[in-house]
Amino acid sequence: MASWKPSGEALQQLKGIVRRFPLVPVHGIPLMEPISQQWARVEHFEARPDDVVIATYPKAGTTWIQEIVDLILANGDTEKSRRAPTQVRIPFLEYCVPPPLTSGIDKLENAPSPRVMKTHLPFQLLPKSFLEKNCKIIYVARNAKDNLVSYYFFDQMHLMQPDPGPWAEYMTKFMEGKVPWGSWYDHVQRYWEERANHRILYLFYEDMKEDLAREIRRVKDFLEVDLPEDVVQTIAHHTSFQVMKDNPMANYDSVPSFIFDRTKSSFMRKGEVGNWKNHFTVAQKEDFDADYQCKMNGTTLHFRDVL
Ligand code: PPS
Repeated sequence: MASWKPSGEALQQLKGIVRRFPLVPVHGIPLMEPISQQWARVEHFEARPDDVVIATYPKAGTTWIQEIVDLILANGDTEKSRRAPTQVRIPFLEYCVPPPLTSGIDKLENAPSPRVMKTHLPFQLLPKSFLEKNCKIIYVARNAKDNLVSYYFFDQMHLMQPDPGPWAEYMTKFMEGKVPWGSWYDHVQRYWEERANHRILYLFYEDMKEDLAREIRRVKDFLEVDLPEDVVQTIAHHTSFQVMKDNPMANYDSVPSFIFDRTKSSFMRKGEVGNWKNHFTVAQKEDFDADYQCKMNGTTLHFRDVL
């Protein structure tokens, strides 16, 4: 693979365009402005039948499942998975930022098959081609409270996402779906329902925390990759929180500090189930839960927010 490192000149150019982008509705879903400006390319993206799509609401465990899938497809070869950072190995479909960064689509159009890609798009915005070609989709969902807390810290550190503002206000924005990629509630429910109609493997962050090897076996079966148990165990070790946190190819260390302000948070922040308890007041929990009951009423989808 050619070097993935941007040149000094490209970094300088990039520095010049970094800013917190506003949200622009695309078919009713708030997306960052550069994505909205290149939306037609995303909408008309040409899938290939052997594409694998990793779909998540932001901060649900995307990077974790990316590392797992990359290792499964490399038969557990951990050296191979260190060939480049996550975002180079598995492009982010809809991510369009002004040059010099290459958009996800540019990277994917030139990628050999089989391609693996990441998306945060809600089901209704997925390019139709994926469904027509019956592509495999791996979805990871995370309980709302931990997802919200993780997103709050990320929006503080990521200097191209909208400013999250104070915690209490951010919580309201999350509940109203006024954050990038829209409503968590709609996102998780729609993919859950669409399992009946499409090849979707629906995973939970909490299950991965509970028994990672078990969930890795589910992913490799879904991908139809035959791996002996010792390789499953190797992958589980390599994708544990601490090992990934220390792996510069899996912890986003490659993103320059003028984009990720690590004085605010680290990307591999806590990696826990139930971390929300350190951030919600009792009153906030009650309000959040009451609103949650309304929004999730009638679904068969259930989460655990403590283990
Ligand atoms: S992004 O920006 O949407 O791609 O972020 P995403 O990767 O979905 O979510 C980041 C959160 O996932 C945690 N994470 C992990 N948890 C447990 N084990 C492993 N291996 C792991 N890798 C990433 C990461 O720490 C973020 O969660 P928080 O709660 O903020 O720590």
